[in-house]
Amino acid sequence: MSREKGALRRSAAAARMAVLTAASLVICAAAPAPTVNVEIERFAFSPARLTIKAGAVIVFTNHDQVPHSLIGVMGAEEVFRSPEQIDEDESFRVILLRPGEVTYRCGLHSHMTGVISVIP
Ligand SMILES: [Cu+2]
Repeated sequence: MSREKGALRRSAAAARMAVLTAASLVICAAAPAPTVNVEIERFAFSPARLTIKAGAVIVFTNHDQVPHSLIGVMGAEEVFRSPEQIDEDESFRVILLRPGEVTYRCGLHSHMTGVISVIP
């Protein structure tokens, strides 16, 4: 291959890369991260099981008059932890970026559990 052809090929690749970058920026601007709500009510999470896309914002809101908390794990790894007390009408939000199954529980009431499947 001549030196000139090689340079042309490289610049075409660079141009394609620039187009891809511009396209993903547009997608980000047009589609903000979706929000999924989980209500904490009567010592239970609702819905207790949900499937979300990676990057979605999950908002947990406590409607009970007693505090709750949240500890999420993926396998043996802790992936999120709320403050020790989420009081009545307070919320805690989390964004999960890695696909996989996250199980979570209340740190104050271990029988309160939920599952979030994170898909790519
Ligand atoms: Cu609790």
